[in-house]
Amino acid sequence: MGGRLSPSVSLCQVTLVKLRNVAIIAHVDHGKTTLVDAMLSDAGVFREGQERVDCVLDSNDIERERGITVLSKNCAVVRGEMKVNIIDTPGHSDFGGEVERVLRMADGVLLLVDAFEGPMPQTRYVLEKALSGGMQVMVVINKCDKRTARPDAVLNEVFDLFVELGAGDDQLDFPVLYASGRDGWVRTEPEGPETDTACLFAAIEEHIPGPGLDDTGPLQLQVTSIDHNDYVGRIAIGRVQRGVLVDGQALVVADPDGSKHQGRVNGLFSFSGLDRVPATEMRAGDIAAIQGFPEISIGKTLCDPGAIEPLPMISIDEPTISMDFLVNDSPFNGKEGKLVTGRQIGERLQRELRSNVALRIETGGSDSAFSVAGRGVLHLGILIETMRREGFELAVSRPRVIDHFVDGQRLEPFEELTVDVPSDMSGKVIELVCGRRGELEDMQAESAMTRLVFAIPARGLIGMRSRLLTLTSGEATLSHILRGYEPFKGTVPRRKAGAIASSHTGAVTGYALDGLKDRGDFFVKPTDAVYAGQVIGEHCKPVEIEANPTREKKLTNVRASGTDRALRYAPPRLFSLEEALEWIEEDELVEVTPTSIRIRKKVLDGTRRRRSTKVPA
Ligand SMILES: Nc1nc2c(ncn2[C@@H]2O[C@H](COP(=O)(O)OP(=O)(O)OP(=O)(O)O)[C@@H](O)[C@H]2O)c(=O)[nH]1
Ligand SMILES: [Mg+2]
Repeated sequence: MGGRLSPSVSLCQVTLVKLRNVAIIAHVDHGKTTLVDAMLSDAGVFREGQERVDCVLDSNDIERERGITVLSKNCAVVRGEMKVNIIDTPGHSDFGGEVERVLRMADGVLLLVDAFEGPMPQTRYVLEKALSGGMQVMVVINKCDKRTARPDAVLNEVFDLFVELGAGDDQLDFPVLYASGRDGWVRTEPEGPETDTACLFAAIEEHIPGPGLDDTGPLQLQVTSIDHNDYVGRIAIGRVQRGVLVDGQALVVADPDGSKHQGRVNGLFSFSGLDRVPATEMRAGDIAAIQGFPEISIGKTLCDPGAIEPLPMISIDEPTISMDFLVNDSPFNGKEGKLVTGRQIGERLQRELRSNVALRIETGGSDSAFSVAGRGVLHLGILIETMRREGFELAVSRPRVIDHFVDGQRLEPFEELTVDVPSDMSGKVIELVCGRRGELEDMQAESAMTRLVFAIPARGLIGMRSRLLTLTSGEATLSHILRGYEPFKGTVPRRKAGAIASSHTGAVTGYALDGLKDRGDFFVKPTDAVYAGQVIGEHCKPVEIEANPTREKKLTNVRASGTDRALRYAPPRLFSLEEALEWIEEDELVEVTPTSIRIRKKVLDGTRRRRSTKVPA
């Protein structure tokens, strides 16, 4: 959450007549956060001379580096007598749970759709959640500046999607705007004069209903987000559902299961621009940030002690994959990280559970191994990345898909995979995806690009992104979304190449890499420290081998002229965390420290490893 505390004028001091709570939802990269920039800018949130960053709400380091939104964020603007609370949501399907939850703060949504791409899998997912919640939807066909934009056709596709998802008559009568969030304009017709976002705010005022909640009854507020601040600890965020919330008020934190404890508001804030401003009281309908409840978690309800009426817990789709998080027992254990013990990892994971609601953790009684389940490799990858930045060191297993058993039958998660590729590459892509148990369901050519839609077991998708990008020289874009569970489809081919494991511990030498260069691709460079059992490369054949990357040239007194040639070896192949997780096999681990990502064999000793994989006679 990107809010800052600011002493500027409280919104409560302005006489506000109207309140609108709007969530911005869309498929990944369709321009939500950029459009929010434009809205904030037109509302005068950025001060004169202030340095501007793009996607200002993508405020944490990981979001900035990856250019994606991971956590939903609140901000607010005032237009005349109207306050608009804006909730920016993540578009990636791994964070779908986040969207579902924060929709509880909104009375309506802006559904953004890319004017070229049209509705994509996550568009359907988020729209379905908004429609089933009975929310008013406004459609914004975005990125209309694109040369390839086809706004009319995209609008038809959006309409069809509404019908298919069973939208009611009121919802089908949705207003449409055309925009380029990047260039900061919005208009009411596909062609015509471009204006700033004023017409967007006018449409929000007209079409999105006010919260219309009762501010006379006893207080009720469900926590839908948690923020953290080093000075004050946890900050609960949610919409006042009933009554008036007052700073200093004594409240009861309650759960539908009957658990409850008492507390007191010790700092109340409303959203104003990118900041949070102190408020003395907030009425039903407005979105509040509340301090004073250090143990609070998402889904709990803050209640007036005289009327303890917790709201139903927020149900979230189940996790689809799991990984083991293990204490790092490699020879380099503790060299790079400062938080390494099972207790430290366990406590950190428990803390994460309070705000990361789609996460599940099982310890199975062990204090050095945790089974962590989430909504995808990216969901868990971001958690691991956050932990390593905090100083943690751990080992992580290959992601496993979580199967279901119904009446003794094994069902596995199935995903819908959408791939856009230059048309001349579609044959290669179909071959790859079908080779991993995918089935082609639809194929649409649009100018030089073709959209392919497959149904594929979630297992088949692990490692798909890097394979597809290599196959298409980076030209393919892909997205996927969970569709449901189907009977187990049989094995999916795994990595073809064997690993090259180091036989020695020491520093890598250029001399050794030069000698090994024909054996495969290497992940290490000279001077890197390696240990025996670490995977240092990918073998060019489908069997594992051991090699010594630390070998030094024997020094002799005789200088053999003509044999001293320059050493030749390729630069190392570097993995991102998710690439490493998708590359490894069941008998391998990714070792993650604040400074390194290494791949290793689970069993480090080569002799033991060979013995354990030998098939009994
Ligand atoms: N041509 C064009 N590009 C845009 C526009 N809006 C955003 N982009 C680009 O699209 C990419 C994604 O923009 P974001 O605003 O981060 O998209 P998002 O929907 O917030 O993405 P997630 O939060 O990760 O789902 C960036 O590279 C933007 O520069 C637009 O109106 N026109
Ligand atoms: Mg975003």
